[in-house]
Amino acid sequence: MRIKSAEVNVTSPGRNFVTLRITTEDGVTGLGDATLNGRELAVRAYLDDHVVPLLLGEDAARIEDTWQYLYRGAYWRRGPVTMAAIAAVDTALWDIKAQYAGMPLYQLLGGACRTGALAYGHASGRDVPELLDSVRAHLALGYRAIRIQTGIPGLDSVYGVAASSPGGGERYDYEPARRVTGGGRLRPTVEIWDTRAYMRHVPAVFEAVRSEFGPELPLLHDAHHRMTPIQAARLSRDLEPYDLFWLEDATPAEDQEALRLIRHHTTTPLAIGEVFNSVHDYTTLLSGRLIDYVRSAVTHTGGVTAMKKLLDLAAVYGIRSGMHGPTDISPVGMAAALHLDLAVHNFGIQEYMRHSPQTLDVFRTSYRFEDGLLHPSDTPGLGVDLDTEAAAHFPYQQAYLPVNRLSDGTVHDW
Ligand code: KDG
Ligand code: MG
Repeated sequence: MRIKSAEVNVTSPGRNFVTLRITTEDGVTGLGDATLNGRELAVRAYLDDHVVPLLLGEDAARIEDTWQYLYRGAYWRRGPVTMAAIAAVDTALWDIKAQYAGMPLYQLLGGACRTGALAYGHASGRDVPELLDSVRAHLALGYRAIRIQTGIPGLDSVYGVAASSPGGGERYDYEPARRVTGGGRLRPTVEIWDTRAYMRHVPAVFEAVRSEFGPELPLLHDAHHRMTPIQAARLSRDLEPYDLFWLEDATPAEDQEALRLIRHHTTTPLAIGEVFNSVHDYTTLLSGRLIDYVRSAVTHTGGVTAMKKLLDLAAVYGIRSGMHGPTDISPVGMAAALHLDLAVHNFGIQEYMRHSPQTLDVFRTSYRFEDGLLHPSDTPGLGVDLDTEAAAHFPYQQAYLPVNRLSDGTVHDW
């Protein structure tokens, strides 16, 4: 089970993806997602220049030891680039081991705790009628839990809202990293933000959705780190009548203590962590029971090995998983998440934005979405293939996530 080769593939079938492919001497191939939206080439360089040379000739079976070697051995710890690179190696090695075992990965992780993973989709609209159409379309697609985002009166564009959505259906290219040129240079787009306008608008949006769809449907909302702690406490309390499944990223995530203040004021469940990359980002949040759901992804948090340990620690405090699953998690990262979703006892929900048909021509998946639940399939390993010939038709496109500013020009969290 020695590692014979490891290559980094960068492709852009609709959006950028970075994938590590490791092959053993006897020809078994494993994949790992290393996509870091807007900073893709930094992870590619980290892997190509500093990690791949260390892997060649090593024993692919030694997953935990390889993780420790790459994490502790580098001396410099954590950070999104390092942890995405380690995640890709770790996931590829789990894929290989499960294929050697002839089992789907979830079997090696302890076996299934459930028949499928409850998934939530992203409904959005520039205004309430458009949002209600989008919710209807998501229900028709089979979703049993739905995230709600809308435009805000007075603001031109808002995170998480598709520009237009004929018939309210799902749009694959909502919130991509974009290409905008200014003064001959590629620049991120700039969105203008007003927190008070947002806080005035959101409760009325939930009122409209609840009165149209009733009390049963689990509803989620992502505030994308834009409020102060006291603003977040106020909005969470204002939303209590609408019984949210969760309010996500209420405040900038790195300030763990901020969640304590919100918690003192509200019973709205809280989720945070998509920008975290280590269990150490969560220690106050978990031990203080300041959140209800852990939002990290396998892709950004050091792989299957690290994510399993993080979720096991969360379980001690009765906190559940809600893994990040937008389209910048590649199908490889999504499959890895689904195997964990099935295997951990403290599963909560899985975010699931479908990838575009173009993306799925490059990444051949076997996971399926049925009756609102995702299943990773029983194909040995992760169950995803990368078609490198198809990938070669889609070269990397430099693109950035948008930047948020207040009306006076001040850069704001997003
Ligand atoms: O790359 C950034 C996106 O992954 C993020 O903005 C999506 O907030 C997000 C979510 O909850 O899916
Ligand atoms: Mg989010």
